[in-house]
Amino acid sequence: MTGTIYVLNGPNLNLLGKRQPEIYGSETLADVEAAAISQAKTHGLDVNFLQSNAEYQLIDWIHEAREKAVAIVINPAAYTHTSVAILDALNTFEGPVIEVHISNVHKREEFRHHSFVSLRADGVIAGCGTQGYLLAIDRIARLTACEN
Ligand code: DHK
Repeated sequence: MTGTIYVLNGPNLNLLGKRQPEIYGSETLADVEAAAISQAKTHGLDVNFLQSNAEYQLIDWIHEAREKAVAIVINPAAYTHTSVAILDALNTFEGPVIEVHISNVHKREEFRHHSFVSLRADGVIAGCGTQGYLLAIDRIARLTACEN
């Protein structure tokens, strides 16, 4: 199996490790990127790891993934709860989509309980910390190998 997974990160995740570490942990996004690359490598997959605070940029990367990626892992951060535009973009992508949240959004404020992205996601991982990204990559490896 070869191919590239686009791992997309939404607003404020550039501050991972510094921002509310009691909720999001002390690892930086660069740490998560390195771990994701090495996890994907164990499955013979590549990772394109990206972060933006801008909704349009995330949408443009999803469009790019249509041509360049076998799967998408996305932590849309706050856009999870607000963005019909990101949902619409993900609906144009044909491969597997796994939604990741570092925190357990269901244990938090009620406005975090609803996700537009979950209407498209093939799987949702929440509350597993940054390990959630690695679990998502394992799941994609399974799905792209056409197993259940
Ligand atoms: C990250 C955020 O920035 C929040 O807006 C989401 C998500 C939760 C996370 O847990 O990774 O509500």
